[in-house]
Amino acid sequence: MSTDTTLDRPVSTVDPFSHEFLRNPYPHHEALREAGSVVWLEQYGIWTMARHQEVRDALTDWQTYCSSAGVGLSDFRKEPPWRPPSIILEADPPLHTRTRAVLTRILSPAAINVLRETFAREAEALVARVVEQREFDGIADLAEAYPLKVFPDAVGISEDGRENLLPYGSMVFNGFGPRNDLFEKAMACAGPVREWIMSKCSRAALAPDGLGMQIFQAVDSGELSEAEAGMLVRSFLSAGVDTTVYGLGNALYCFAHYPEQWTILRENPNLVRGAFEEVLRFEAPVQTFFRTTTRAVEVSGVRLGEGEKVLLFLAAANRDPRRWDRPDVFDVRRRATGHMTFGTGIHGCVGQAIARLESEAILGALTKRVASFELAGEPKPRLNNTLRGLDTLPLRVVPA
Ligand code: EJD
Repeated sequence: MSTDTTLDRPVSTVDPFSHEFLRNPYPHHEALREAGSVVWLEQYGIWTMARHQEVRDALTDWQTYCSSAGVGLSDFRKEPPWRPPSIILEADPPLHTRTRAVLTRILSPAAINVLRETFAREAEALVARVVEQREFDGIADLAEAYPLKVFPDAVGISEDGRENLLPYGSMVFNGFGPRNDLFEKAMACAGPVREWIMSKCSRAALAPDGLGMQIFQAVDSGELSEAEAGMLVRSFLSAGVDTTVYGLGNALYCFAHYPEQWTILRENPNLVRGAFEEVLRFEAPVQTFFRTTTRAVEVSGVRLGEGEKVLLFLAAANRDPRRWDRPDVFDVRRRATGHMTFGTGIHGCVGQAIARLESEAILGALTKRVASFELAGEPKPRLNNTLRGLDTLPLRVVPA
């Protein structure tokens, strides 16, 4: 007879990285939430958490749930990572504390506010152009075109070669998953894409007045080494493009799918900020992240061992009925803050002021010019091991 009180672990055979799961994750999220506080995924030999409280608790306990073994499925202590680890994302204190302090300063809401006019002007121009077209692809023509212009401009990298940014992001975000077909396909063009990215991370490649050069100024003040500054520019180029592309694309999808919510937004443009938070809650562009346990830990009576991978389902936490009223209803008037899409705790999104700025610029411009969106064709998903979003979104707009 057993003398401890540890419960039997809930088990699931689901593959969270299968096409079937990625195409429509929501019923699987519900099953994982209902299976228990923490669930063993047999296929991968890892844990997962899908409830709001548990995801939040894990994200705020970095001592137990570390990032330095990688925030993807691969355990950096057991197999070599596909690229040198990020010194902010894939790091724990004290290294993380030092690198994070630099980016927190450069990306603070006040520092990012100086970009507002430029971002608004670019958004107005792009929105005017697509609205004139009447029919366009919400992904290529808007959700990709906008961040691919304003973000590299803000970082201060040259115009040429920017077509490498999305393939690199595909490598980064598919690279957090297992070595499945999505992983292999993303990595097929790895060589030249990585070389281009790395060539843009040096002091010599950066404009004097951009966010990238501000990182190098932290070398001059003794906070970082020259090599570390280059690695943090790489972090900008890794994290700053696809995330906002998928976020803006999901926003357009939500408003094409729920036209009455667009009407509410047009009548109350002051809701734009909250509406984007609701998009992030409802169709989270970043679905999942991993942590690795640094010690044995008990979660609701289930014992997790040391050195075990834990898949945190941000997107499932965002629709946990324990936390949200009518979680499957898209409602721009809701208080959606508290969603897990930006994470929380010491690794909470450091770039969220830029993400919000981009969304406010685009949604603000659209509320002025678009009376309604219609689907002009079937949206096609772009499956990714970490991100949720679309490959194409054929839209027709009724001008305001
Ligand atoms: C990320 C989910 C990096 C890096 C940092 C953050 C992300 C990706 C890469 C943003 C993940 O430092 O390279 S949302």
